[in-house]
This record gives sequence, C-alpha cells and structure tokens, in this order.
Amino acid sequence: MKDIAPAISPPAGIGDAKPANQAVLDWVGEVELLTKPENIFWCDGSERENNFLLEQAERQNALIKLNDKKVPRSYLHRSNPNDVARVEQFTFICTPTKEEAGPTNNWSEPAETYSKLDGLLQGAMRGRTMFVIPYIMGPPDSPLTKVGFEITDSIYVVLSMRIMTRMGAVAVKRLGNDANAEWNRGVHSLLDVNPARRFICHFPQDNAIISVGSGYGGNVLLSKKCLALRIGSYLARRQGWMAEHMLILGVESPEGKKHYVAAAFPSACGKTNFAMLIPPKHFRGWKVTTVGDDIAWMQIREGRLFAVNPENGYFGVVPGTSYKSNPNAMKSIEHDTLYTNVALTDDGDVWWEGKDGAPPAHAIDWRGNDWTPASKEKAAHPNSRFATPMRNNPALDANVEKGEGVPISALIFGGRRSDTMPLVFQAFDWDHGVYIGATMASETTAAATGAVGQVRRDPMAMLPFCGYNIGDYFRHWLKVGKRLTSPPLIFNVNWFRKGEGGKFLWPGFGDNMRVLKWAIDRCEGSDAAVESPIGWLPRPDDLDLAELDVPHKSVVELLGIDHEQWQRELAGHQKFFDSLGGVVPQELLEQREKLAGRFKL
Ligand code: OXD
Ligand code: MN
Repeated sequence: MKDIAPAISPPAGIGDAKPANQAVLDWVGEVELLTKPENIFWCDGSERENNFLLEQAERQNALIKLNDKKVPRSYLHRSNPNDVARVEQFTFICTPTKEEAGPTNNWSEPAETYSKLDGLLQGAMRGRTMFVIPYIMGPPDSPLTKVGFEITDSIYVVLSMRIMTRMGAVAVKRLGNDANAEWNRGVHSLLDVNPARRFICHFPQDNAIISVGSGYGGNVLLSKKCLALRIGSYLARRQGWMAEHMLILGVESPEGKKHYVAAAFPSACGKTNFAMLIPPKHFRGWKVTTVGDDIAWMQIREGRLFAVNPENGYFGVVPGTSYKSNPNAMKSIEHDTLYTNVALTDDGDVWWEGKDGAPPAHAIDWRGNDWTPASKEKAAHPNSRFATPMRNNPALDANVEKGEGVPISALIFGGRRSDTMPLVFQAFDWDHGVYIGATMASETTAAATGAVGQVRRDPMAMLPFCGYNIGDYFRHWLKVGKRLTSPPLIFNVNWFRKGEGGKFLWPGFGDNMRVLKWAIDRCEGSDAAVESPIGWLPRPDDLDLAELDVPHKSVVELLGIDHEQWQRELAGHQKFFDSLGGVVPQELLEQREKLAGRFKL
C-alpha cells in the first residue's frame, strides 16, 4: 500500500477554502516555496470534501474500502512496516536552551534544527499535493480552545485529522483575521518514509511543529501528542492551566449524583477501556460516560479543576478490543472508522487478535501478506489503531461540548505493574498525590518503538509528552495545588498485578467500576479506608465485591503492601529522582523522605 501518492486535481469548489488571515497565507507561502508542491489543497472539513478525498485515497491505493455491509463507510490503511509507532528517540524539544527541555527530553538547538529540517523539506513535496488543514482543539466556545494549522503531503493525515479534530471552517472562524492571534504552525511531510530521515521536532517558543519521514498517527496527527500535549503543556504552564495525558469520564449514581474523574495511564494501558467502562450487573443504575479517552486540558475556576477533551475522535489500540473488553469501543468502530494495520478478511471485514469469535481461516495481514491461524506472525500489528469520531460512542457524555469543561472530583494515576502496586490507594493530600504521579512507573507497550514489558518511570504518563523541563512540570503541578480550594482527591490504581503463576489477580474492564465506586465514595466523604505508609487503602470489605468471582485471598493480595517490594520501589524513586540531575522540587524530595519514614514506623 502506498504512503506517498501523486498530486490530485480537485474539481471547482473543493480544496479552495483559502483563509483570509495574512499570517497563515504568508506561512503557507513560505512552506510552498521550500517544499515545491504541485498544488495546494485548502481544506474546509466539509462532507463533500471528505467524500472526494476518500475516493482519491482509494484510487491512489492509500486506503482500502471495507465491506460496506460489515463496516459501513470504513477504510483500512497499511503504514510502511518500518513506521508503526511513535519514535521517542527521534522526537525533539527544540527550546533555546537544553535546560528548558530538561533531562527527560531529547533536545536540539532551534536554529540548527530548523536549518536541518529545511534541508530535508527542500523540494520534498514535488509532484505531490500540499494539504492545508485548519483545526481547533477543544469545544468551539471554550476559553481553552487552540487553533492549529497542519500542512501535510499525506491524504491519510487529512482524513484522520477530520476524525480526530474539529476541522475546517470552524477553525478559520475562530482564528479570525488578526495577524497576531495565537495559533500553532505544523508542517508534516512523509519525505520518503525512511527511518534515517524521521524527526518529530517541537519549537514551543514559536508554537511550531515540524514532523518528517513518518506516516504513523502519533508522529503525524500533529494535533494530538505534538500540539495537545507537548506544545500544550508548555503553553499551559505559561498560561496557568494544565495539559495532561488523561482520559475524562463521568460517573452517575442511580440517584442521579454525578462526578467527573480524569485518569493518567501510560500509552496502551487501558485509558480507552476505562473511559468507556460498562458497570457490571450488580451496579444496576450506575452510568459511566466518556468525555475523552486520551487528553485532558484543565483550567482552574472557583478553586476547582474543570476539564475539556481537546479532541473530537479516538485513536485507539485495536488488538484486544472486543465485546467482552469494551463493548462501547466495538460499537464505535463498527462504522465510519479508519483502521490502520489490522488484518483484512476475505469478505472485506477487519480482524485482529482478541476480536470476538473464531479467527478467519484466511486473511491478509497488516503487511499485506497471506495469513492463516497457523501463521507465526500476528495478523494485526500490536499497535494497530482505529480512528473513529467520538460521536460514534454510545456512552458519550452529554457535556462533552461544554466550553467551560466538567468539574473534576478525582484524579487517578496508574500503570501496568505486575507487583508492588496495590489495586488502589489514595494520596494523603495534593502534594503527596503529585509525588505519586511523579514516581509512577509502567511496563512499556507497543505504542512506542523499543522493548516491550520493561518497567520505566513515566511521571503522570507524560514522560514522552512533557514539552519542557520535567522539574518545572512538577513545580507547575505543586503550584496548581496551591490555587485549588477544592482540589480533586488523588488516587493510584493498578489493574495489572499478578499472583502465583503470573496470572492477573484482577479481572479489570467493567469490574474496575468497583474501584471507581470506592474512589467516588471517598470524594463523597466515606471513611471506608485504612491509613498505610503509602496512603489510604481500602480493606477488602470497603470495596463492593458482590457477585465478583475473585477469591478473597486474591483480594487480600491485591490490596497488600509487600515491604520488601516497597523498599525496592523507594530505591527506584530515588534512582529516578537522581537521574533527573537536581531538577526535582524540594517538596517532592521531602515527600520521598516522609514515605520512607512511614515504612520505618
Ligand atoms: C496514543 C499514545 O496514541 O499514547 O495515545 O501513544
Ligand atoms: Mn495516549
């Protein structure tokens, strides 16, 4: 399948939505001069434009149309096999000083980087169409909403951005004609999709992004990780708000009392599943609704945190998604979905490992090769994805378009940990919660290239996404806490603890409602918890475990604190803080001492 495609010629009335803002026109003119495309396609985000582009993408072999009876209006894209995940080693924060990027980011000097990238972009779009995509992140009427423009030579990017963002006229309107308005400049070119020329570069001080050499979503949908998190976090600190790698969900009791919760888990650790959770039968009358599955932008109002989801769609990991694990996701991706790197069945349907039902007797795998259940290779890439509009989600929260955001009662951190971390515990206060987030760790997944299954520290799940010095990021969190008169309670969860024989102790998915309910009860003032060295812990009886098929022994194990494991954990925290070379705020160093001290009592 082709990533790189020749120029397209749109009919009159398509591709000519040139905005009036002179700053945008000047910038596009500069990129045109540099990259020398055959033509410019100004996107307006309309249905007509989308239909035209889908047809072109099919003709150019960039997309395969799926069986319209099985998955209506849906398509499959296969990326280059060398280009299937985010590339953290080629992702750069190009601040004027290395110190501003801090110890957890790759830094590259801005002037040198611009000049290197200009060299790579020189004539890069010759014979191709250059698409200009206006988009907004956030509900149209939110004070948090940001405008971005992405230039790209990939039709797949345009089609994905239409799902993932509010794209086109709405952005042009929001920007207006003010040449000094704040907006993000994003340039993407596939070049020749060569890992040796693959760079994802951020210039936060210029509100600019340049991404070359990749066609994989996380590297090229510049709205998402690049703007909403890396540049977003930089802007958030300057402007006094928060850009976080968090899902947002609403949870409503049978009596109609509603809370909103935001939760940070590293990539491919179940944020989408948690955001779309369906409570088990025992919780009849409880409803969980989705505001967002990946990113939260939060502002402080009246001493509380309010969150919006800046995105308009979900870009989720496909393998493992089933009616058992996530029925709402399954319903969301049954139509109007753009799949990447899943398998294609002989009847034009999609298939992946973990989908309900028996595997097909024959399929075409994600690389385009024949596949049968006897094949050694996976049919779908472990990081294969769906891009689907959030409107497809049957559990979409009614307040998702609310510009002021939804009030957050609880923040939850969590990672994939086989041991040490109990199912759930609650921080003593905000600063302790910041410490828990700052020392979070998780076993690595296929969402980024590199070894899978290794425990790495991933503060607030932002290690790959914090666009500035992580020490200043921690300081920003602590400062926000001081401005909150009704701060959310902070929790830590771990759905992935294993017992004897390496078996998961907790069933996860819908049963995570039991943990969520305990957290919500705590927000409501419940005292069903005991104090422990690491925070407030539920006793087995404090959790509603009715009709749950998990032995009591396993629940005790799930909630247990193994002192030896925690000594290793404490040493891990210290090692991580040491590795940051002196940027960690004093408050967090003190939190570590306090935690160590509580174990000695
Ligand atoms: C994602 C990621 O795609 O975190 O959301 O990698
Ligand atoms: Mn993510």
